[in-house]
Amino acid sequence: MSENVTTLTIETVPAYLASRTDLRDVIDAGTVTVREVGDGNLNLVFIATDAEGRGLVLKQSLPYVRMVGESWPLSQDRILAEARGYEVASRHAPRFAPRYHGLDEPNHLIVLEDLSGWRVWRRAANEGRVYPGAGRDLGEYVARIFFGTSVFGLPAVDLHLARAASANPELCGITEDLVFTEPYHEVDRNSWDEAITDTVHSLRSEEIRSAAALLKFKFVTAAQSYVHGDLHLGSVFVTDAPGRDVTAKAFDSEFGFYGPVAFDLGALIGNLAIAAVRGRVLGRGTDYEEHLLKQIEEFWTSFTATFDELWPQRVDTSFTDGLRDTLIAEIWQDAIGFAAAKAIRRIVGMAKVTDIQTLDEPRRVVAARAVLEIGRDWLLDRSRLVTVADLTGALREKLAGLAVATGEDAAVREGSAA
Ligand code: SR1
Ligand code: MG
Repeated sequence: MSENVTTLTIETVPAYLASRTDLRDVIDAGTVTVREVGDGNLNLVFIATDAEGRGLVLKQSLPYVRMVGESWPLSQDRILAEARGYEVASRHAPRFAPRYHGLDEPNHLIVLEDLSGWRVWRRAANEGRVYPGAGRDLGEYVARIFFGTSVFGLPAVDLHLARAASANPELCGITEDLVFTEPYHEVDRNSWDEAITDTVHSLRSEEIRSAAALLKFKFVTAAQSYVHGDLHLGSVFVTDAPGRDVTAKAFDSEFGFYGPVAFDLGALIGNLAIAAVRGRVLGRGTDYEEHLLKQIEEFWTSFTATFDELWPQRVDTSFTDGLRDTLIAEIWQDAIGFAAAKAIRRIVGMAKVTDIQTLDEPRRVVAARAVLEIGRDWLLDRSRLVTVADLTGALREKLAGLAVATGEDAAVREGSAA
C-alpha cells in the first residue's frame, strides 16, 4: 500500500473510526472492541462493536490476493467494484444486502452493517442447518437487480454508461481463468485427489472444452445487467431468527460487473448442488437434501416471479411478452451451464470449498467425483433439463445413486476401481 494509506489492524481500527465523524451516530468509536474475521480469499475484514453492542464491518482490500500472498498482486481498486455492488443493492434490493455505510476510496475501504447474528450460509450448511426461504429471497434479489440495471429498468443510454463505469477486468479475469479455462486444462494451480484423476481427465474432451468456452464467451460478452459475480454460499448471510424480515442477504460483491444474469443464478445452483452432495455422503438423509433442492427450485421460481411482477414497468415496451419468454428460457439454459462450471471449478481448480475439503478422504473422493459428474452432465445435456424440476429431479436421482460412504467402505471401493 502507498504511504498515505492506513492499513488497518485490530489496534488501529478504533482511531480510524474516531476519525470518521460521519459514523458518529452509528457507533461509539471510544468504546469499540475489534475482531479480524476475514477468512475469505482476498481481503481484510474487521468487526468493531461498541459498549452498547452496536457493530460495524470494515472491509479493506489488500494490494495482493490474501489466500496466496504478495506473489499475486491485485489492484486495490476492487473495493470500488464492491462498493458499486452495495450501491446497486441499496437501490434495487435493499432488504437482501447488508446496509452500506459508504466507501473510503483513498484507504480502499468500505463500511457495512454488522450481521454478526447471522451465519455465512456455507458454514451453516456444512453443519446441516436449514434455512427455508433463503432461495426465495435470493431469487428476488437477483431478479430486482437484473431488472433494475438492465435495458428493462434503464433507458439504453444509461445502460451503456453504467456498463462502462462498472468494468472490473482484473477480477473478471480471475473468473475467466479459474472458472472457465483452468479446470479443463493442465495447469499448475489445479489439484485433486488422485482417485478421481480419470474423471478430471474426462473433462478435457473437445466437447466439454467447447461447452466451457461458450460459457466463457457469454460471461465476457453478455453485458446484460449488473451481476454480483461471486454468488456462492460463502457470499450469503442467512438467519433463522423468529420474526425476521428476510432469511438471506448477499454480500462480498467485489467480482461485480455487467454480465449475464445467468452467471449469478448458476453460481448459487452449482453451490447448492455441492452442499447436497456433501449432505448425501455424510448420510444426512433425504429431508436435508430435499431442503436444498427446494432452495434451488424456489430460487428460480422466485427469480421468474419477481421478474414477471416487474415486467409491466419496463421502460421500453418494444420488448414484447414473447421476448420475455424467449429470454427466460435462454437464461435458464445458461444458468445450468454456469452452475456446472461453478461446481466443477470448486473440485479441480484453485479456491476449493469447505463442503468438500473438510470431508474425510473416502467421502471426499466420492463427493468430488459426484460433483464432477453432475457438472459434466449439466454441461453436455442441459437442453434436456427444460424446467427447474427437471434439474432437481436429475440431481435427486444422482444423489440417490450415491453410496453413503463410511471411511472403510469407500476406501475399499476406491481401491477396487483403480
Ligand atoms: C483468487 S480469488 C479465488 C476465488 O475467490 C473468490 O471467492 C472467487 O470465487 C474467486 O474465484
Ligand atoms: Mg468472496
